Amino acid sequence: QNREKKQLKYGAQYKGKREDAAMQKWRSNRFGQFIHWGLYAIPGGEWKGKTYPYAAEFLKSSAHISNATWDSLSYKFNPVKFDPKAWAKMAKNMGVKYMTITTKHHEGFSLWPSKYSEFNVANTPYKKDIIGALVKAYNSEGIDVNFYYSVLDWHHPDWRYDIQSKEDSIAFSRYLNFAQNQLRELAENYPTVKGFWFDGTWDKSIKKNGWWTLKIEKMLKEIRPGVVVNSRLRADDFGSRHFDSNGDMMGDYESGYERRLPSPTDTQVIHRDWEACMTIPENQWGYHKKWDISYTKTPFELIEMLAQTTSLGGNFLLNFGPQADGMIRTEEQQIAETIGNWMKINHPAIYNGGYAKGWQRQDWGYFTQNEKDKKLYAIVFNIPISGILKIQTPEGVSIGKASLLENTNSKITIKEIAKRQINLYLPKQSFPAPFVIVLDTANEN
Ligand code: FHN
Repeated sequence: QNREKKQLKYGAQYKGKREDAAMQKWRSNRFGQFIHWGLYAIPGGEWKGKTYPYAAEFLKSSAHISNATWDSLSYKFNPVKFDPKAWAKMAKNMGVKYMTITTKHHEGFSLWPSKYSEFNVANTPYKKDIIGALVKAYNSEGIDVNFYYSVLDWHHPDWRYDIQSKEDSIAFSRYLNFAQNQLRELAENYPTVKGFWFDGTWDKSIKKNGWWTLKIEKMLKEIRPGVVVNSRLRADDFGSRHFDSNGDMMGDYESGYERRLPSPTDTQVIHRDWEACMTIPENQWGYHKKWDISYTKTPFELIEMLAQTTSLGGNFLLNFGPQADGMIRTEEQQIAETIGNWMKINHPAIYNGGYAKGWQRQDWGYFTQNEKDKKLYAIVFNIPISGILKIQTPEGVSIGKASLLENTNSKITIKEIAKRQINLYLPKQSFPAPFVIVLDTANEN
């Protein structure tokens, strides 16, 4: 198409992938933990004896709770069992390299002692700075911390969904100042922050103020050079989001994959950085008391999603919704442990992993290739009854050796059955969990 390029003041700031050290680190992480924590953890999806099956963090809206009533939950926020070190240990054992925490979700409550809003953790019975404690604990475990920030704010009187009058415009510009102040405060107060993850930017009010989204991106990068910002923050001059009116991605990575992944063969996505965020239940981010109201994914399904995402050069951000008392629910702890046991052995196929060019995906699972040392891995989820895995090799490449990552002495016989068609014969043993094969490849000439 010969579409004429539009002149944009607030569009994409660069094309292609960022290749500086901070971005490379972000990309190599591959696996992250998302945490949704706020006042919504207190009712946990229930109000006046009724269970609301919709997302727990939306209870204020689903149960039509007034601002005054919701805001008074802050007088009950007292997570006496909160142990940031225990959370960080659990995350470390699960194998994540980064964590993204809701500093402020749509309800407008700040988990740090913000000087720009009274509605913050310092004014609860708990009093202490949750964000500071988490940054310290996770960083001590070597885990990067990113800040989620909802621009949409149900609490702030100056928030507007649209700008339809002069009054709206004056109020909303006060709101934008407020949000900018909070974001500056976060960037300045927590110097090790590695990224900002924006949400709640879909309303007309923000789409009409694309200039502000660029201003914020620039401000954060000025205060914390290298910081990584998601595409969801951004709108351009015409209100296009994520991608500007010329089709170029804004921000540093695409963050549109939510509770879904690109198809395993959608190789479009490998040309940019991207991240998928995922719930364990169908659609609960904050803590919901009832987990039997929807399907919950199994640890192996989640591992498969992590493998699929890695195979397409993306990061996988898996969500946890801690309880109001500060504990992480047992089910989530168990899932984290199972994933962690898998990661302990199989992480070489994930960290730094990316798209394995030329290796056609087969139904047994996914190929990933380490973007640094170029090692090739096959992550196997479906084992044929025959125990034979089919592989189609790229033109001019052969497989010299194949072995299980968990046991490099294991014998996997390789047979070429036709040109570029290889059979791998798995050792006769049981495979109770998904596993990884390391493939040593050689160029044929
Ligand atoms: O409404 C929110 C939701 O609660 C959650 O925070 C997710 C995470 O990506 N974002 C919004 C929906 O897109």
